[in-house]
Order: sequence, then structure tokens, then C-alpha cells
Amino acid sequence: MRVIVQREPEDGMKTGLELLCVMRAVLKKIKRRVLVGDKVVVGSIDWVERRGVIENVFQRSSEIVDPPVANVDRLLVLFSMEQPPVEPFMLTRFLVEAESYRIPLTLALNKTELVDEETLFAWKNRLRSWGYEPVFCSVETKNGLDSLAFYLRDLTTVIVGPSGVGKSSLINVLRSDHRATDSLEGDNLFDPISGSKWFEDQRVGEVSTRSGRGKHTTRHVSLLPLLGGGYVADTPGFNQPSLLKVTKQSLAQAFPEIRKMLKDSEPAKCSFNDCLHLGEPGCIVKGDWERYPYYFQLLDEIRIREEFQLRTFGTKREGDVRYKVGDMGVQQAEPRLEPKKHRRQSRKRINQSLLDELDELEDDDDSLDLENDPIIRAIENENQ
Ligand SMILES: Nc1nc2c(ncn2[C@@H]2O[C@H](COP(=O)(O)OP(=O)(O)OP(=O)(O)O)[C@@H](O)[C@H]2O)c(=O)[nH]1
Ligand SMILES: [Mg+2]
Ligand SMILES: [Zn+2]
Repeated sequence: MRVIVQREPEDGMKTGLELLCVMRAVLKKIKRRVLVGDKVVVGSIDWVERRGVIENVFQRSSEIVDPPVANVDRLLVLFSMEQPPVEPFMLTRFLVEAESYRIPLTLALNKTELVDEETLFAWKNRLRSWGYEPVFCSVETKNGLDSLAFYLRDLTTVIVGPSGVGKSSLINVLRSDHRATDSLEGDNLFDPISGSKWFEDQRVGEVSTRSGRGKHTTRHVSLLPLLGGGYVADTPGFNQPSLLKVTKQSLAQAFPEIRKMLKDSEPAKCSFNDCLHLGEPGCIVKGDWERYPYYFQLLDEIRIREEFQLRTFGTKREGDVRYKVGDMGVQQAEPRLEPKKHRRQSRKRINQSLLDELDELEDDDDSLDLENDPIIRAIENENQ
């Protein structure tokens, strides 16, 4: 693993160097994972050969699952106006996934030069009604890149979004010619080990003309130092965030529209404590907003997933709540009480058995696209 050792002397100039490290055997034994973005203790350093041993991992301030990155300060959800065009439901999926991590998020729309002013204006108003202030940008014309650079400065940011929207292109431009206007020359100077890809450009793909989509050019998660300070992780563009951390109960909190309605009506509340806001009498959430059908659709998808998990394993996943049927058939949420340690183990077992099960499934159903299935991918990431 590559570890950056950073030094911040009085003159404010950040310098650092990169070490190639292995993990201490005992960490492997206790299956402690080191994620991209982790802060670690390095020992047995050979400064000449630039080698070291990772002795321990610091506690994480945040952790996202898909892609697996630790200590993320901000999520940048990037879509493009055209090639590929914004699909509102897919955008909603990405936003819901991003909201579920409870990390500050920025929504940006790239390739603005491909559409006219009216279209931009219409999208701006539309997204405002969703509760977002989007940043419009174009890697091509460099429009809006200053505001983005400002959002990313000194933070660890993960950029997510569908394939082909320009995530890698944006990172390249933020890491190269943009520096001239935005930060001091030579700032944040890292001395990389040989063979390091940190100063190379990210590979940028062609958008396939037939589908208007990218061709999954970026395959791995990597954390790249920004010249003005901070890090950014490029991710492969997947079109289906897994929503594995989202439960029926937490879904509403991932919609700013619902959050606002609930807040505005305070102190009045929905008559049921665990209201799923399906428009029953006594529910504060009304149906006169654009994404209400998406909320329904996602709720349904999550319900089906939870039922599948319940049927298959007799339990749901971490972060879930159990339901018991209370008076008059009303479902009541109940937090799961097992200690964390056990939960971790059993989750791993569950994941493994789910994978085994799907392996078997695959034998008699080869239409199942395991490699690209978002849930399988996230589970595999968790198991690694
Ligand atoms: N017209 C236009 N094209 C752009 C812009 N930004 C990026 N592109 C092009 O969009 C294509 C896809 O860009 P990438 O940066 O590879 O997209 P990505 O989001 O990293 O895609 P994956 O790695 O597949 O997830 C490339 O051909 C870029 O040159 C822009 O602002 N305008
Ligand atoms: Mg890419
Ligand atoms: Zn309600």
C-alpha cells in the first residue's frame, strides 16, 4: 500500500513523501482492513528504500461502502447535461445513496456547453425544487471549475456518478492546468515512489456514440492529491448505486423535500411514529412534489430487498431495525440489540452465504449479471 507521510513546516508549504508499505501480519490475522483514505501508523521505516510497515489503523471519521473509502469529507455527485443526459430517477438514486452516508454533498452538472441557457435554467429550478443548489460546469470550456475547486479544497472528496459524465476528466483538469489560477505553484508537493501513478492523468474514455454513455474507463478507486491541498477519489461510474445502507425507515431522510415538510410542520407530526409517508390520513407529507413517485418506487425496492433478506437469512443487515407487529397490526421498529462484534461476524457470514447462494443461482440462470450487480459488488467490497 502507498502511504503518504506529510509534513507541514511553518512557511505553510506542504511537503511529503510516499512510502510503499506492507501490513503488519497481526493486522491481517485479525482481518483488520486498510481502506483507501485510512490514516495509519507506520513503523520500521527505511527512508532510503522508502519502505515501511503499517502497524495500526486510526478510527475512521466516515466510511463509504461503494466504493470503499475511509475518512471522506465530501461527496461530489457528478452528472452531465448531455452525453449522457440527466436521467431524473438515476440522479435520485445517486443522491439518495450519497445522502445516506450523512456526509456533506455537492451536486454538479458537467458538459453545460452542450445545452442552451434555457435548459440550464430549467434544470436549475427543477433541482432547487428537489432541495439542491447544483454547480454547473464544463470541463471543456472550464466554466464553473473555480467553484468546484473551492468546494474540494483541503478536503477528501469522492466523486461519484454514472459512466461517461466526466469524473476523470474533471479530476485531471483540477490537478493540472487549473492550478495556475487557483493555487500556489509547487504547493502540496509530494515526492512519489517510482512507479506511482499519482501524478499521472486519469484515463478518460470515449462516450459510445450509440448509447451516449461512457465505457467504464475507470476501474479502481484511487485517492489523488489535489495541487491546492486535499484529496480526491475517482471512482468507476456505475449506473446503479446499491442503496444497501438505506432502510425503509431511513429513506425519507434522504429526500430534502420530505425533511423540509416535516420541519415546516413542526411541532405537528405524522400520527404514526414510524410513518413511511405513504399518504395515509394523519401523514404530514403530501404528494404534490415531483419526486414523490420516485420515493414510492425506492421504498418498494427496499421493501422487496428487506423481505428477501429476511426470508433468506431470518434477519436483515446492519443498520436495519427489526419489526414486530404491535397492536392493531401496526409495524413497530425495534433496534437490534446484539453487540457490535457479533453483528460484524454474522454479517460477514450472511454476505458469504448470499454470495454462495448467488453462485448457485448463477449456474442455472446465466442471465444474472453478477459482476455488475450493485448489491453483490457492495457485499464483495465489505468482505474484502
Ligand atoms: N463535451 C464535453 N465532453 C466532456 C466534458 N467533460 C468530459 N467530457 C468527455 O466525456 C467523456 C467521458 O469522460 P470521462 O472523464 O472518462 O468520464 P468518467 O465519468 O470518468 O467515466 P467512467 O470512468 O466510465 O466512469 C470523454 O470523452 C471526455 O472528453 C465536457 O465538459 N464537455
Ligand atoms: Mg473515469
Ligand atoms: Zn408521514
